[in-house]
Amino acid sequence: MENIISKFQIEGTIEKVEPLGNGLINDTYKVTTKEANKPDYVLQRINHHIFQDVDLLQHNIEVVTSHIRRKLEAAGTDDIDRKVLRFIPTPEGKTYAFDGESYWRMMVFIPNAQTFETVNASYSYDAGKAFGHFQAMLSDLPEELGETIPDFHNMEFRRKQLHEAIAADAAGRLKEVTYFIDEIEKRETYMCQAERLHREGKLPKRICHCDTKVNNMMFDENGEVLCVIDLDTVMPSFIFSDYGDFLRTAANTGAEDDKDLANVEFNMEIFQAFTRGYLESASTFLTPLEKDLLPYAVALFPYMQCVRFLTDYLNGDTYYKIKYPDHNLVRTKAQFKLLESVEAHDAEMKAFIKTLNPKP
Ligand code: GN1
Ligand code: MG
Repeated sequence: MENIISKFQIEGTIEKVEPLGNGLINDTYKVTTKEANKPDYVLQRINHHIFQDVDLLQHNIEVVTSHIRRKLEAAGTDDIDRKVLRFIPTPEGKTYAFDGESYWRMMVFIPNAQTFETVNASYSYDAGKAFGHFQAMLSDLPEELGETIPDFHNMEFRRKQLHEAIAADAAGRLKEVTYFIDEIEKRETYMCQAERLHREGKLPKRICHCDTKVNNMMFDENGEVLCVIDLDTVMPSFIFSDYGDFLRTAANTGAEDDKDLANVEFNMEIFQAFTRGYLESASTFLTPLEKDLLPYAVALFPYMQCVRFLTDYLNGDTYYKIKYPDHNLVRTKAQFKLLESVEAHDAEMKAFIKTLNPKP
């Protein structure tokens, strides 16, 4: 790894390199430097089977981080290197390097920060404000961003992938999962409404983060939000992506891959806090239709994730990292249980959103 690190213009000398975090896609390492007055770094191997256009990927990230950095500077914000990611260039001025096999990138490690796998209501309120703010900051981005994974949160496309996986039955697992396939089918028309509304010109796409899992937000030592990380999927999407995917992870009382389905329920307290925070910062740009469809977004993400995990299970586990043979099936079941719990709270969610009178 020293060889790849030497391709980036870092300060200081390397003391150690160790694995960091638990993402399902890229491999991440912390690079500690010996000198106390030099930063430590994060080194990442980009999964270029999934992110096939690394140049576009890094270009998007550079556009987004420099836009946010300029806004923070203009606002006189302190401690900016902890509030937006800083990527390390190579001597050629690129923010990634190729070692003949893999693509790598490096960024400054944010000191004294923490991520959480679960959050309470107070953190959820802050996270809601932060993700709404993130979308608002990017609403005047001077250039268009490409899709780093084409059709990433396109439900019609995910449905098509599932149907292809069913037809191929590559791993011979179809017969075990017919119950879930039927349940998914029943909901198809409702779940694909965003694409339909977009075609009808009623629903816009905006720049979104598209992977707003709880553990992609950094908090400082006092529990204040620092920044949003994991920017690979920042691209045009429906705002539902950020709103819905956060609640999929944060408002689940169990784990994403919980084997004990009794643990998995939708937590209304987290929903309320996050929604309140999100609407405080996003109501400046949301349309009435986007706002009306927030409860739909809450259901869409467990549904889409259920479809994606099931598709991968049928394909023989070619996309997500797995820890044991039926891991993707366990994930499918847990996401489906979460979906059912969300559905049971639909009326309650709608009633709550009506009570909010967000500040302009
Ligand atoms: C992946 O890399 P990670 O773990 O943050 C996935 C998300 C899924 C998530 C499920 C590029 O995110 O879309 O929601 O796993 N990212 C990609 O945990 O597919
Ligand atoms: Mg992550």
